[in-house]
Amino acid sequence: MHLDHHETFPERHTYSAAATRPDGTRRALRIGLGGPVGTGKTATVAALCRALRDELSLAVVTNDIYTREDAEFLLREAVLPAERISAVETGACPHTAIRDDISANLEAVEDLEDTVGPLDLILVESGGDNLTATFSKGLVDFQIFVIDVAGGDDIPRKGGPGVTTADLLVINKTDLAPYVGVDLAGMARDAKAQRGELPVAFTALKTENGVRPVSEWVRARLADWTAGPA
Ligand SMILES: Nc1nc2c(ncn2[C@@H]2O[C@H](COP(=O)(O)OP(=O)(O)OP(=O)(O)O)[C@@H](O)[C@H]2O)c(=O)[nH]1
Ligand SMILES: [Mg+2]
Repeated sequence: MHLDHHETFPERHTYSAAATRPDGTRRALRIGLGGPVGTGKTATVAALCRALRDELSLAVVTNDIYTREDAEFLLREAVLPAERISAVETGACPHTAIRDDISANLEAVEDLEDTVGPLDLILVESGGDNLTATFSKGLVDFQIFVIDVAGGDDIPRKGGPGVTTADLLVINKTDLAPYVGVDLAGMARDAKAQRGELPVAFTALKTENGVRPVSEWVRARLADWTAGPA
């Protein structure tokens, strides 16, 4: 049977989490990264940490299905000190932990704020999932959906809530386009048709500054966040 979670939990987590902590100070901005398996979510998180860690106080929560693989990669790469990286093991359904029962992720986010805060930004990486996976607004303020050109140039056309509604769509691994016969201009047109004015960033994370379109977008969201009411 197909379980429609929106039907099952019609009223849950459709609101945004309060912008302040109990002591009245502004909490960290929370940005979620979701998308199919292997598209470059962890690579994006790693590159964002390297690009932003000197100017911002950062932390990361990773979600893996059965392991702590992504957190261990970030630790090996030393993108942040170990105490700023927290791993959630989600079990079978990665999307459940970011959308329906977000308690383990909320706990991880709040623990990070308590132990290494005050933080400016927390990145929450979802386990690799499918085109329907989206984050609860009770967990993150903005979501980035990461797809890649190796998955085929028909993915933007196929749509789904990640592609159509994410605050930023990242189309990664553009360096592979010539090898997989993908037309980037066509992908850009299809993404625009699905998303209207919502932004799309093409990235090649193996190249120097390859994450720049994403880090610029994150900086802009953070500027709005800190300018808003505390
Ligand atoms: N050629 C190329 N490879 C990339 C790029 N970005 C990431 N990769 C590689 O793609 C593979 C998967 O990247 P990850 O960042 O682990 O992908 P992920 O989305 O976090 O994967 P899961 O968490 O397992 O769903 C790794 O081998 C990366 O080195 C890119 O821009 N170009
Ligand atoms: Mg990953």
